[in-house]
Formats: sequence, C-alpha cells, structure tokens
Amino acid sequence: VGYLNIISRNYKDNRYAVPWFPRRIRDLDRFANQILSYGAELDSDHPGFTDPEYRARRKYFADIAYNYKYGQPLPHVDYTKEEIATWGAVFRKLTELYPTHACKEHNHVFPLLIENCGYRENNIPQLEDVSNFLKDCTGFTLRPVAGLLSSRDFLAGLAFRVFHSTQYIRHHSRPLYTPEPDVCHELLGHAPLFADPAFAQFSQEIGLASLGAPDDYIEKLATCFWFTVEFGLCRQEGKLKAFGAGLLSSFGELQYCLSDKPELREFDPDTTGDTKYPITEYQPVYFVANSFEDAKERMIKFAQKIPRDFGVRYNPYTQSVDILDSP
Ligand code: NLE
Ligand code: FE2
Repeated sequence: VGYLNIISRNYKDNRYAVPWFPRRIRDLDRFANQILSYGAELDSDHPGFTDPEYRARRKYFADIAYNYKYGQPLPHVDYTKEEIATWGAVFRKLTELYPTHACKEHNHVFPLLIENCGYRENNIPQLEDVSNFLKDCTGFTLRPVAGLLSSRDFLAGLAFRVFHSTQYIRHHSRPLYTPEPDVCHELLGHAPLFADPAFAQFSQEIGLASLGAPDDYIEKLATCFWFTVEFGLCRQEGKLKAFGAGLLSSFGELQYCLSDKPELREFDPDTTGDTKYPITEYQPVYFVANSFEDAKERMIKFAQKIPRDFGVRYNPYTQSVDILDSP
C-alpha cells in the first residue's frame, strides 16, 4: 500500500507521515534499546537509592531484559531470601483482600496460577511459567523490559498480545505501595486478568488503536489504559470491585479504592482519556466500568475517531498486523 512508504521514525519532519509501528511480533525487539530510562537508575527519593545491594540487583535485572530477544525462553531468576520475603509479605496481605476486593475474573484465575505457576507465599513465580500459562488461556505472552518504555511502544506491544513485564522486586522497606511496577505488580496485578478472554481483547483493542496514531491520541489511549488496566474499578452484582493491576498489587491502595474517600466516575474513553492523574500516590479519582465487554465496545468506538487513514487487523496465524486500505 502506497502510504506505507512514508511510515518513518522521524515522522515529525513530515506532517503527512505515519509514525513507525511494529508490523510483526519480532519487531518488538526494537523497543529494548529505546527505553526512556534504564531500570537501574533510581531517583534519590527511591527507597532503594542508598542500598548498594539493591542497586546492583536492579542493574542485573535491567541487563537481562536489555539483552532479551523475541523467541528466546524468558530468563529464569534465582531470587534471594530477602526478595522472597518481600514477595511473601505482599502475597500474604493481598490474598487476604482478594476474596472481597478483587473482581470475579481475578478470583477465578488466581487458584489456577497457584496450581500451575508456582504462586506461593514462599516462591516468586518465574515469568516464563506465567507467560506459558497466559499463552494457553488467551495468547498473551510476557516480555521482560529493562526500563520505562514510551507509551507508544508499550501500547504497541498489546496489539500483539504482548505485555512488557518487569522482573525485579520492590525494595523491602516499602512492601505495601510502590509507584513503580515490579514483579509483584505484574504477577499479582496484571497476570491474572490477561488470562481472561474479554479482558485480553479489551487490552488488545487499546494496542491496535495506538498503532500509527498521532501523539495526542497516544496520550488519550495511555490515559484510558491507566484508568482501566492499571486502576480500573467495576461493578459486579451491585458491588464495587477492583480490576486494575495497580490496585491488586497494593495492599494500601486496594483498601483505599473501595473506601468512601476517592471520587468515582463512569468509564468513558472520551472523558476518561483527558483526565489528569498522579503517579506517585493513591489516585484521587477512579473510573468504573460496567464490564470488560462494555469497556471494549467503548474503546472500539473511540478508536474510530482516531485520525488514521488506514485500518489494522491482527493476524494471529502470522502474529503480524495487516494494514487495511480504509479505516
Ligand atoms: N502502586 C502499585 C503497587 O504498589 O504495586 C504499582 C503501580 C504501578 C503502575
Ligand atoms: Fe502495570
């Protein structure tokens, strides 16, 4: 198709050009060396900043992710006693809350992860086992990531049902809330829901909508992702439940989000996508979805408004994105 000629990495020089995006799953390898910050560079207010052992560990994890290539087995990690103790503290506290605070999909999948992937208080599951499990359920797979990806790159992974996952663990001094993703957040928060077919589809829709989208729409899609996949609430049998991974991995915020303190609004990509949010503290506002199906329908409608003169379709046989002539 003609316009593909103008797809370029320096699209800002050419206002008619479409930003580059991955067409095949192995194109995701390109993201590794364009991370915005290396996962080992800690800010001075990070609880691990003055802990040389922790910093060395972060460097180790960043390096293994940096060198990962599509198709390789996910690197296995021997976690230290201290790391396993941190996981154990998080696991113990959160599993007390899940029956009452987590959505039914999360509670449905969690026992399967215990059975199949080594989810236990005294064991940090290996990304590879979790990725293989998800692949069997919905085709989602995990990829290790060395640091922060741009929203554009991160969302593009979802178009291929690939989720970029950290593998290090939070600093032991602050187990119940961290602003950073870590292995607790990925495996306790995200992984269970990527095993749910409707949720997997919803996530992929955000990814597909992002491919080649203009910057302002990437921002809106990333914000929708934040208020659903990361911090979403839903109503089930008349009760409010959490499905966002940032809630399901934080004992503190999981209790807070269902209290009467935060403000609740209905999830609607048009308004949700323009809402500002803090990233280092509990959310003042949460959006409530009726169901994953409904959230997905709304995302598909929203995606149609994105100015893009082509359509995209995921081809699962080749794990690539087909470009369609009309949107
Ligand atoms: N606040 C979450 C936690 O403590 O696990 C992590 C959020 C990452 C976006
Ligand atoms: Fe996350």
